[in-house]
Amino acid sequence: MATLMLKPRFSFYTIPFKGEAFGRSAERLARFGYDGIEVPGDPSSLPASEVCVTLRATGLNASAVCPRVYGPDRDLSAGDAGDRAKAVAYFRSLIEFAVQIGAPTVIVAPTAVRRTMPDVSIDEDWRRAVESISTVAQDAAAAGVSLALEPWNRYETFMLNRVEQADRMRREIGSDSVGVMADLFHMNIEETDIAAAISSAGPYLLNIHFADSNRHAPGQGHIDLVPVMRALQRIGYAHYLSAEFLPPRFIFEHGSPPEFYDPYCLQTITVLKQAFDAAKGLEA
Ligand code: LER
Ligand code: MN
Repeated sequence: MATLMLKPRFSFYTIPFKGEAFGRSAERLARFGYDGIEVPGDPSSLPASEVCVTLRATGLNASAVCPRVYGPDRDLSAGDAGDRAKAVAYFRSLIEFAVQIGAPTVIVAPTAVRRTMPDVSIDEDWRRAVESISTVAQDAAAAGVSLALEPWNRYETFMLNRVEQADRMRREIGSDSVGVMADLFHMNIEETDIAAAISSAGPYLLNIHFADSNRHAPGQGHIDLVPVMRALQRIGYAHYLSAEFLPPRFIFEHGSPPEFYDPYCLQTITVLKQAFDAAKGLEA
């Protein structure tokens, strides 16, 4: 018998609000009825104290911490031992940050972004990722924070492209503090069946990034969200429904970004609620 997720909670990763103060992004999300905010993992420019002031002022919860830039020194499987050590230290610092802001989850991807080839070999880089994340997972377990492994599409990483691969890495790490997450933009490129991939993650799915096929707001591309919501309801998903859209860079550099921030946030929560309700009406 399927478990129904009765009251979905909505969140939003602030990455598309480029150049905007965190407090202003949070105020927008609160105004449009979001419950949470996904916080960039960048404590040196956005300290926990500032996040906490904003959370109190807006009534939002921190739904997760998402690393902001995955450069070479945040690469948990790097061939260079020094870079790997820096990456482990960075993710450990994010666990402390998550505790300070009350976020239940830290998102983890095991390579730098756009590293589309192994440093040593697929097996050896994988082994290093498992080793590094296992170390971070010990801190996570002690702190009561979860790690969610995020697959990206093939143009951003060679290692985890599909949920099934993230789940295999989770099992090899073998820590109760490690789960997986799903990002619809990447899944639209890499998965055969998005809803089936979500179902396969079952209780280990800890976070989800909604965007449409073109990484604009849900409703602007061709992903059918109803089967996705149905799959989430069937696995009894009880974590945040978060959104992460990322329009092309030129929109930020030659357009007027604030003009689309409000409409995109409103459209996202409206479309997600409609799809969620439509899925509830389907047969189990
Ligand atoms: C981060 O959540 C993500 O989805 C990646 O595409 C970042 O490069
Ligand atoms: Mn994502």
